[in-house]
Amino acid sequence: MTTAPQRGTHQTPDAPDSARQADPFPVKGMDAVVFAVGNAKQAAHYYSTGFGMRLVAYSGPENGSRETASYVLESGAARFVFTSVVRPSSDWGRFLADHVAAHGDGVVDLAIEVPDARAAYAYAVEHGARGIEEPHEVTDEHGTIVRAAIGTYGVTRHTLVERGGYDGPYLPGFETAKPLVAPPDRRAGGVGASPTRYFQAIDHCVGNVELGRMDEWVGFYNKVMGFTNMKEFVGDDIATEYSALMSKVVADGTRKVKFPLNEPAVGKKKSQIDEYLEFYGGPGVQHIALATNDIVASVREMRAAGVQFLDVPDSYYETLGEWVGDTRVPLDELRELKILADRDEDGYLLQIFTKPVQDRPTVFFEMIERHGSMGFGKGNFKALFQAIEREQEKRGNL
Ligand code: TYF
Ligand code: FE
Repeated sequence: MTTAPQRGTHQTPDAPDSARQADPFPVKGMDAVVFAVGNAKQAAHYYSTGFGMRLVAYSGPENGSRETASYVLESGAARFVFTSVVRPSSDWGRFLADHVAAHGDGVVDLAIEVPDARAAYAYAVEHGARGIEEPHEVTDEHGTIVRAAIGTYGVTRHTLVERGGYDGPYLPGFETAKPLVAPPDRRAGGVGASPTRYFQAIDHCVGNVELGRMDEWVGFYNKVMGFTNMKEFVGDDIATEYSALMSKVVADGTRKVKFPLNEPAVGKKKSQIDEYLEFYGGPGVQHIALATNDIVASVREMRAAGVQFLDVPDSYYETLGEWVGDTRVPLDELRELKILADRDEDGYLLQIFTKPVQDRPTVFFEMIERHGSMGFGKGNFKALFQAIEREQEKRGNL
């Protein structure tokens, strides 16, 4: 597959027809990241004001959902759902309540949109997936969707969503909701700056698994979804030197769905992955990367709204220009905003990481602006992991 650099967009060209036909597990992209949280009403506010996302749909006691309240927020094609329990009365409500008690706020579902949920589920289960929800139709006045679910690492699941001609705001049972705040006032300029969007899509979703189990989970995605390994990984050599983690990336044939997987590595210091596993109470989603076409404007507005990002020492920027070369953002502006840059043979990328977004040192976010590079910022791993370690140390977990 050729991946021609496309300036200022997250998109990768579709695979050729021949590759698409051969794809054993075709996907359309990420459908949603579903979070179970203690207070979805307040989470909706944080992601509206802090992340510039737009509340588009709601389900709760006011429209027939007695047990849970769910808020659906979007930015471009990126969709987050925040669910909390109002009063548990079914297995699902008890699962969510127990999930929040055990793990704190976290991700319960990396939902994937597929063209055929029955076929996807059948393929996955035939190839060793644990079925959680058999394929079934759900209908309301907006049409019908087909959904099924399989288990992945920890108690995380992949719901497989076939939306076909469904034209409701999210799923049956959800009603359209009004945005909580006015669209962010984006300054003009930047690459494809949009007046209303910080992000265009979910770029990748990263899982942390237990020591020694990364290859098992890579194999799971290879077998169950026909995902293939991308070339970027953190091996033994880098792991022992400074990162204290090993990492491999699997992706679907079109590279729209990308799942890096981390495991702790035995190093000089306590691994950031161990810290996560300890505080999350097991494997789970570590970070969600959001594709943006204007990282500078997004980060400026997010910082102004109080979102906290990892600190990067000035020394990082002293040598950056030498190996990364020119990017569309001047070095001074990267330094001011603590944005990282990396370059490979296909192009470059700009990226930044938030601090954990809840009191537990667990889930965080990445913003990524790609200019050709399909990597994950390998050139930044050292600076990044040192920055994470400084935070770990402040928490007394190093
Ligand atoms: O997704 C990635 O691979 C990059 C790098 O704890 C990364 O964002 C990997 C592990 C980690 C933080 C970032
Ligand atoms: Fe990442």
